[in-house]
Amino acid sequence: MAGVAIFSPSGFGAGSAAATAITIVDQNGRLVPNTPPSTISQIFDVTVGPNGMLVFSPDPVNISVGDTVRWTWGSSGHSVTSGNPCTADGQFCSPNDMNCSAGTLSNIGAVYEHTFTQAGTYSYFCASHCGFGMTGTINVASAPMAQSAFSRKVHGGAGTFDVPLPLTGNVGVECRTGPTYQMIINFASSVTVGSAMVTSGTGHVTNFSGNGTPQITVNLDSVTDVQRITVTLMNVTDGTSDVPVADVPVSMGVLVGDVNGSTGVNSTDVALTKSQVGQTVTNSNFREDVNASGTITATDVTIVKSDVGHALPP
Ligand SMILES: [Cu+2]
Repeated sequence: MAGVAIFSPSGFGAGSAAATAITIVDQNGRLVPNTPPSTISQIFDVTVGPNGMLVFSPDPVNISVGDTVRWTWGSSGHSVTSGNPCTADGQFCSPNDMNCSAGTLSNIGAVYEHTFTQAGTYSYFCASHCGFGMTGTINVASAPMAQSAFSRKVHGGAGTFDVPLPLTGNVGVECRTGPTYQMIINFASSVTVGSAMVTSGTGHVTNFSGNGTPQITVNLDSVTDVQRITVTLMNVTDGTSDVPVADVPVSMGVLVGDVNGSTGVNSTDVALTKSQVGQTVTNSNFREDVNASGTITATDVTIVKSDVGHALPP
């Protein structure tokens, strides 16, 4: 429960929910990437003027998008007013978010809550005691989201080629032979991943690497053909915050021989592969090198022929 700051001397419950990630599945049973708020919302308690001191405690408070801060008055004659000290900006204020510039003061035992729906840094102050340094800060972090994902294979001496794995919509189809595959998942900034596992489909995560960088590499083995497989990165954080955040699923269709990515293997795939035999493997024809040998040969044609009739399950 890193990042949970609880301070409730007046007998209010801690009220923090378990940091369990929600799994969302679409109508096809495919995991839907989480969007913030990605974890169950939590309540963070702050005391206003504890024991008459002109402070907000604790301060600062680090939360995630969707979390709520609950201020409880420990002494009388204070306000919670958003804005860079000491000017109200009208984003939120006690007691009811109305007429914030008035700086309405509340008394001991009062409670005011605000839920933060946008990432950012929020300053607030007490309208009566701002000049005495009675100010606070709420840091609201958003969950890191994957920007892109790929299935990567080395094609012998021809180089490394990536099949895009879209994070929404139709799955990317990996047409090259297994049973080992490598997923590359890119983020906008450096991340730390707690673990990686196959959460649906048949396969096994051998290992993963890249913590502390924007790119996570997951090595898979025992991945079977003709299936949808989902790998989920668990407890992904942005590395600068200790707030627990989303699980990031990445799905892939595995259909060896489906060189045109139509989700079925048929005579078109055979013909496409035949047409590339002897050609140099490039970004435009690497899918026809279905055994990732670095050359497109009769062997690739034989593999595709043997898979005719296979279709990606729904
Ligand atoms: Cu005050």
